[in-house]
Amino acid sequence: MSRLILVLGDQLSETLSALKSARKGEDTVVMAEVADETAYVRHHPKKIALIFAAMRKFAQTLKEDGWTVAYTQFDDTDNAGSIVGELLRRAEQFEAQEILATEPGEWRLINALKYAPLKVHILPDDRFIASHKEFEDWAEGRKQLRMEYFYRDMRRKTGLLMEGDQPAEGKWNFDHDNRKPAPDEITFEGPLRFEPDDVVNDVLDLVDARFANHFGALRPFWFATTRAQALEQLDHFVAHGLAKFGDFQDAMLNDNRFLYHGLVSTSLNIGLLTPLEVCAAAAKAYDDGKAPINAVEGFIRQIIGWREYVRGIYFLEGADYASRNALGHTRDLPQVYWGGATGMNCMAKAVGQTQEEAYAHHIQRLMVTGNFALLAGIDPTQVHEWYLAVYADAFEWVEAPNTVGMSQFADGGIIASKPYVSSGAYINRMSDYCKSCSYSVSKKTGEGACPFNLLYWHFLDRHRDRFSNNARMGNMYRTWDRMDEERRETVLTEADALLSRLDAGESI
Ligand code: FAD
Ligand code: DLZ
Ligand code: SF4
Repeated sequence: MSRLILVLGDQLSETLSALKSARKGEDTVVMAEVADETAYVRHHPKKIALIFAAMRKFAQTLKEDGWTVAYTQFDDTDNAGSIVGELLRRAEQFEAQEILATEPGEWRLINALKYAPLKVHILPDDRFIASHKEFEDWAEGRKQLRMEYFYRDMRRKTGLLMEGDQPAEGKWNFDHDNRKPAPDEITFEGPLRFEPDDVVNDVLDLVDARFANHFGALRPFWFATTRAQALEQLDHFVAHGLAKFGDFQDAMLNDNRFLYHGLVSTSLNIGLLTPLEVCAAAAKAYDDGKAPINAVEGFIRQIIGWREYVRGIYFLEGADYASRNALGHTRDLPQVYWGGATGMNCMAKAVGQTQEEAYAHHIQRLMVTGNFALLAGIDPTQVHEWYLAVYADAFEWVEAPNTVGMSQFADGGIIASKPYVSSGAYINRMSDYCKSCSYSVSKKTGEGACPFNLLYWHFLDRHRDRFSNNARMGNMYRTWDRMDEERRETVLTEADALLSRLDAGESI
């Protein structure tokens, strides 16, 4: 019986469950560049180019390995335009009765496959450390689903940084030693960059012709698009960046976009690297004395902790997760997110580098663009769609929990025990942005006061009922309540004026 094996654009792993269950020489692998996948949000051109180029090269590798691959390019005249449409077309062409697929990373596609007029077997995506069942068992009966405890189980399960049943150097978490302010000098030159080859150049021309009106710069394009390149990029990061990753993980600089971040997320999320091999490379650097525990533990925690945990939450919570709005925020996403003029240097830098690189690091996403959206009361669905579109590493299973849950508190506190909000003081401590801003971070009110300072109190004030009893936020409310009434009135009036300007589409 003839079967089709579906491989999606973020499933480019030779160890994919659908491929492992297939019969080389008998089954046909189906891969397709389709309009529907480029259109559910208006993806950054670099992201589309990354996926198409990596898909084309992966298909070539499969062919060289003896697989029959039916590959549809975006401009092929008979392209059906959707994954299910392509499966139907190929099923007819190859007289296939069955489809094997690995579970997609998005409810939208899972449901499309489930309800397709085809016999589709969906296999678990076992490229992760925890299965859905393991996460469900862990979550069962817990009042709070805190990442830290899940992470410890993942350390025990993988044996990473373990000495017997104890954590290396006696502690599970070395964050206390991390999060130093921005250094004067960065010794890591950033992720390894790859010159476009013929395949990449063809894709760049296609994306240029078809998606030039999407937000974001297509060139220069240098992402890793094969497993070999991704491994090289990983080695480069481990050798030159990892040792200081922990220290400066949260720092931000005007003139350095990557600091000590390795940009492994794109390769991990499209399947070119596995989480365990990335962590093993970092653990080896620790064993060899080339990187300290605070860096290596911090890095491994992001991958076997946060990455696995957010995936667990996405699948545990169900298909409505991405559309939650616990705080009832309804403001439209302002133009500044699409590169509109702003005097706020931190926003201009975070959005500007997103536009050019399809990348910003975690604290830029969380404490600059995310913090601003939350303080300003932006509709979390619009915020979610923005993050899903603009980052090359964005796929809903990982993006939605980070945005809707961690960053916007729109899941009502499943992921975050308190909202990630801060005034300008935090950004000033962790970056050099404020030094070249048209606003003054030290001004709390009046002409030139930092918008984060005004909106911070506005947020706390308008959500007092929900947060004033949160033990971790008591100090914030006590500080607010200690201010004299006239000052509080001024702050709220000025914040309202700022929000009205945003609503009127004025730049701030
Ligand atoms: P590093 O800082 O070098 O970290 C190493 C690795 O750890 C990353 O490659 C990533 O795989 C993993 N990791 C770190 N933090 C997280 C996290 N919170 N959740 C999941 N994995 C994590 N990450 C994505 O991979 N895709 C997204 O769409 C995404 N959207 C985000 C949206 C918001 C609002 C926020 C606050 C964070 C988001 N993140 C997302 C998490 C994080 O910002 C990125 O993983 C990280 O910036 C990727 O860059 P890097 O590879 O240089 O990471
Ligand atoms: C993101 C994306 C894009 C832009 N294009 C394609 C495509 O043409 N074909 C494909 O198979 N996958 C693509 N992807 C990735 C899918 O959207 C991704 O598999 C789902 O979001 C599930 O994670
Ligand atoms: Fe951002 Fe405020 Fe600092 Fe300007 S002063 S860079 S707006 S935090």
